[in-house]
Amino acid sequence: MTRLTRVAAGLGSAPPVRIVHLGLGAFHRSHQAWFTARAGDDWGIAAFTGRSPAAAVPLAEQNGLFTLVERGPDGDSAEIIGSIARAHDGRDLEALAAAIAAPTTAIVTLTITEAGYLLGPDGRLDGSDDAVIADRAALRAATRDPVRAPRPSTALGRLAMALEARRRAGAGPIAVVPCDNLPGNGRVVREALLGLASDAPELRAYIEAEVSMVSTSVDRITPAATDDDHALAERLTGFVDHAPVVAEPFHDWVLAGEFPAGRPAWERAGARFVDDIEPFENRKLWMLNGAHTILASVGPARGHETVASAMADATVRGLVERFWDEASRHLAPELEADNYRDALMARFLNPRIEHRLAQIAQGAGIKVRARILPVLQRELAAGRDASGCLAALAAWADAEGQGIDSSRLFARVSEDFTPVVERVDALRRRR
Ligand code: CS2
Repeated sequence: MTRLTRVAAGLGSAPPVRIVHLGLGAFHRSHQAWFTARAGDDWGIAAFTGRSPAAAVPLAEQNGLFTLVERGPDGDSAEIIGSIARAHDGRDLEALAAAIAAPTTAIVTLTITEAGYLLGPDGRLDGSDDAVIADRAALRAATRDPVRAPRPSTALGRLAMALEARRRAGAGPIAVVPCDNLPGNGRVVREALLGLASDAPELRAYIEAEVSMVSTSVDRITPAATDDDHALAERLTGFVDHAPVVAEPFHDWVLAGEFPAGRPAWERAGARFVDDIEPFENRKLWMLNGAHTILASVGPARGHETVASAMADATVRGLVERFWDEASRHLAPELEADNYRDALMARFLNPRIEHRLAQIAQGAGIKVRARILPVLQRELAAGRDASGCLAALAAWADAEGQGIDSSRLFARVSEDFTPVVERVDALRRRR
């Protein structure tokens, strides 16, 4: 069988790079790369790996091409996606700086995971983190002597270093588009970059004046592809593909912010550009991601390995529904929480999507802060007992196998979190 390449697939040459991506993984490919391909303009992506440098190898060998297997409730269909023009090892800082400093580059997208934003419990850049301290010093050194400066180790440190190269090159304004599940991700990335550049005044001034931070809410369930999926991609396309991606048909992308150097017509693929993103973020982060974290906390102990299997268990589902009842009360009425909920139920129960709970459980501590705590906070403020949120927290603490570290978890919720912790502990003892 033929290996997937641009020549073999008859796709012509790669589109010119105008987007740089950090965090080349399955979700980037099922979401931003797919939207960019669908938009149909000549926008190519230079994608850099995050924590898994090996991910660049098969893609580079396939000229950036990969098969997207769309897995609906009744069957699979396959499409070859050509928007990734180049795949790079993310540790190649020279290539990253050159790509971001190119005047033809208009956008940097990010999928660096929630933990990649280096936030402390108060939701701001964690200045006590060793990696933050080291990257701050590296950026200070880079503004004096870029050649000899130490190399930053975090994704945002690398991005800041590359923005410094763009500033020096006089390449003009650019948009940074974070695509991770964090509320206000545009504001978060802005504060984190400014914090990392706190000892690099010219870089700070450039970020303030010329880097537009776009907030986004992203959605597409993308389970890890299995060996069977590799074989399936080959059967469906006739090409050997060492990096196929599987995703549900549903896809959503809501964005708020400016693109000073232009952007693809992502709306052609269904993206929405809005002035106020918060209602969309709340709905997605609480209803979908909050439920996911509950499923990943309770499911394994009850013998479930996937979202569909956990959701089909009445006990687990009951916990999710209680949390949904509480979250729904705080959603904007025009976003039709009931319809969204019904649609989510169908997406979660799709038995053909093998979305593993272990995949979702990664980094759960940080996820709980964005997914459960805002609902807890609102329920308590409204004078209700927030029992659904507390049950979710108790399940999460059980899954972690430890007590709640209240000073880290609740710093943003309330001054006096003792009653909350006591109630969570009481729930855990009762089980
Ligand atoms: C999941 C998300 O792994 C997780 O934490 O909740 O990746 C989820 O599948 C996506 O946000 C769906 O859009």
